[in-house]
Amino acid sequence: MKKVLFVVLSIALIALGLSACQSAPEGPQIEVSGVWGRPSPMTAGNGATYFLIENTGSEDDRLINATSNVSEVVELHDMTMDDGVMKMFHVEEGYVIPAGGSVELKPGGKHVMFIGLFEKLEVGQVVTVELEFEKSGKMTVESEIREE
Ligand SMILES: [Cu+2]
Repeated sequence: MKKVLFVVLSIALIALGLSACQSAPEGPQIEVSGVWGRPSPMTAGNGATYFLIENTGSEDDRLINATSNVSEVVELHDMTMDDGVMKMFHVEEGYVIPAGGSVELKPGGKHVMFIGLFEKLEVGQVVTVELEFEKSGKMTVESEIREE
């Protein structure tokens, strides 16, 4: 009887130890911070927003879509060098956010693009953007319009 109890206790302790080792939460764990964008002086022009996406979880995730009511179209973009000229392109598959890693959207790199703004974006304005992740689902963030 004592031996059985010992074995059961040992198994319980091992299980406890194992679960304590897995510090990262199961699945993806997405955090978005530092959301901002530059002012855009022209109505019917374009704008962009930038932010940092961190994944502290144990599984990759993917930003697959962004929507906002400030423009007709919202797309996930990236930049590339083409014949010495920086050009942007639509990243249709979205951005993979690796487990334990991060992806930074910034000027000259990845950005959420607002195409065909309904009104100009001015300093101090806040733009609401809804982000959609493949596994973590939808998340609403506020983009602060400022110069830098
Ligand atoms: Cu763009």
